[in-house]
Amino acid sequence: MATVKTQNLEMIKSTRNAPKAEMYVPGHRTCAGCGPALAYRLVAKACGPNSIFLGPTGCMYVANTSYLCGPWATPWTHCQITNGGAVASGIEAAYQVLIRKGKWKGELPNIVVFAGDGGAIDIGLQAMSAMMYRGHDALFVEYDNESYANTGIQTSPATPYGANTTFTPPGKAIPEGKVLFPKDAPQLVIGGHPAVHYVATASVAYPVDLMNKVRKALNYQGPTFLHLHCPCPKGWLFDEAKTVEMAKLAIQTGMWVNYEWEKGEYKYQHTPKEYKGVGEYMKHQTRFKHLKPEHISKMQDFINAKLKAPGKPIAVPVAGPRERA
Ligand SMILES: Cc1ncc(C[n+]2csc(CCOP(=O)(O)OP(=O)(O)O)c2C)c(N)n1
Ligand code: SF4
Ligand SMILES: [Mg+2]
Repeated sequence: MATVKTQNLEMIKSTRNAPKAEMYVPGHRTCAGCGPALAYRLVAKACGPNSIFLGPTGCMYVANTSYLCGPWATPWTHCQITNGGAVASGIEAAYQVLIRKGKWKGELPNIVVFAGDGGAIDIGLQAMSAMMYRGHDALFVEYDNESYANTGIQTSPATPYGANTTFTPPGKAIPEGKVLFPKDAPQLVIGGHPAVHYVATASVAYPVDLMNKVRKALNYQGPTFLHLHCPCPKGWLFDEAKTVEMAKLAIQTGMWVNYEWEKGEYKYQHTPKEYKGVGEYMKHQTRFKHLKPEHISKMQDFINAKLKAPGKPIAVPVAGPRERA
């Protein structure tokens, strides 16, 4: 019989009321203005000390850990980029046994995977999905910097259409760079995992909302998933002082939508009265600099279609590889 989690973490009313204790502390070596590092700080703050973090390979493992050091004030373990969900499942199962046998007197800790887009919905997909399928009591966070950043800004299934990455360089044959539109991470989880009752998206532009979604997820018994928008100045090529501005622009242009999916119900946050054109967001990032007006229009059409039903499946306007050949 699995332990019932009894915690009811309070919602945070404002940044001023956020917990003072830092669980992700200074001393790491991420780039200046790193969106994922900011997200880590907020997630760890919301989780508090009774937490175990798991770091699949990626920037938030490699740039955070140097010889015998790491910036976590809680237990943390590295895992393979492929197996964040599997390691979380094992840790949760082990605690359940220890608690059942009376060998662990405390509560079940918060078990939190902090995976990149590659470690969540590409190389790490099968383990994440299996954790969700089996119903483990753990939170899986996908920090989305829209590329395989740590190995040199390569395209991932989260990379937007039109982005210049080291694997999608624009040229004569493929002028727009990346031709595919991204996978829909929350849909992957919502659509196929009946044990999951809470999935949310959040952005580093709205820290209180982000921290409260973490707490809401932790208060649930069972698997939960958060998809966090985390601008990466090095990969997207924008001024590192503008990380939060970039995250806000994504919301103002519809390139990112903050929402919660709770037991089948969608709730939206931070929806602007009127959306700006996607070009207002893209023009600040050198990864989109090569795009022509027809490419920006294609992106706009995609976003317009998404905004009709944010967080729900849409038809994607792109030809398959055989049609392109
Ligand atoms: C099985 C396997 N394939 C490839 C790699 C090389 N690798 C290390 S980090 C990384 C990028 C991870 O991307 P993501 O999960 O999005 O995290 P980010 O680096 O963007 O923070 C890759 C491909 C690896 N460590 N293991
Ligand atoms: S490459 Fe991007 S995600 Fe990686 S440490 Fe630098 S800013 Fe952060
Ligand atoms: Mg990534």
